[in-house]
Amino acid sequence: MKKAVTIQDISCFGKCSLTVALPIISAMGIETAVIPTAVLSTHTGGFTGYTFRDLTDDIPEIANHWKNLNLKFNAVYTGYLGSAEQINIVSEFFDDFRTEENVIIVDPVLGDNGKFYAGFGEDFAEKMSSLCSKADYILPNMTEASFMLKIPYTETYERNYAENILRRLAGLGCKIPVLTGVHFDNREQGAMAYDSVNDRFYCSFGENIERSVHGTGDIFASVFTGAVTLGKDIQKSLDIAVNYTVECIKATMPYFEEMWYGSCFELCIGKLIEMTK
Ligand code: PXL
Repeated sequence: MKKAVTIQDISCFGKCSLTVALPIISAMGIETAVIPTAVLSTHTGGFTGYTFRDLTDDIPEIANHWKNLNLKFNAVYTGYLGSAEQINIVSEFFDDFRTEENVIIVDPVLGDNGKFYAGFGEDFAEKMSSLCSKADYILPNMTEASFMLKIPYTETYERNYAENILRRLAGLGCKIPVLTGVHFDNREQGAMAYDSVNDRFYCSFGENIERSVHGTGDIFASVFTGAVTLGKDIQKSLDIAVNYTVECIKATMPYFEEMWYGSCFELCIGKLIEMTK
C-alpha cells in the first residue's frame, strides 16, 4: 500500500488543509500520515478571532521518532506553513525523508486573488520559494507564483504568459511546477504543468464556475498528490485533480450562502474513488 505524509495546519472548522487532505488522500487508497504544523479554531479566510497554537517545536520530535522507526513515504506533501522557522524545519524533513523513488510536493500556500493570506508577506514568500527548490512538484496559483517570482499579479493573461511563468518557476529549482486556477477566458478554468526535465507543457481544463469557493486549492493539491503517489502520469494527475475540483465547486453551488467558508467536497468523494480507478 502506498504511504504519504502531509504536513500542514489543522483548522478545526472551515474545511481546508488537513481536514481536506486526510479524507481525500485516504479515499484514493493511500495510507495518509499527518504532521499538524498548527492548530487553529478556524482557517484565516474570512473568520475573525481565531485561535492559533503553533506546533513548530513538535515537528522535529515527530521526525526523530519516525527516523528511529525507519518510516518511509512514497510522497511528502506540504501545504500551509505558519512561520519561516517552520519552513526551515520542513526543509530538513525533506532531507531526512527523501528517498530514491519518492516524490516531494510543495503547495506554497501564500494567498489568493492577488493578496497574501493573513500573517504572510514578501519575506515569507521568499522563504517559501527556497523550499520549492527542493520539490519535485510545486502547486502555486497565479497569486503565489507572482509573489514567489516577485512580479506584479495580473488577473488576465494569455497562454504564453502562463508558460513563461511556469518556466520561471522551474528556475526556482523544482522539477515540475504546476500552475493552478489558470483561465484564459471566463468559460474554462484548470491547471498547467511544465516538465522541465523533458521541456514539455501539459494542461487540463474544466468548466469555469465564476464563484470563489474557499479551500479548492487544497482539494486540487490533495488529489494531485494522491494521483502522483499512485504512479499516474502528469496528464492523468492533472485531469483527475481538475475534474474533482470542478465537481466539488458544482456540488457547493446549491449551498453557496451557508458555505462561504469551504466546499461540499464530501458529497463528491464517491466520484473521486471512481476517477481514481
Ligand atoms: O486553504 C489554505 C489555508 C490553509 N490553512 C489556513 C488558511 C488557509 C487559507 O485561508 O487560513 C489556516
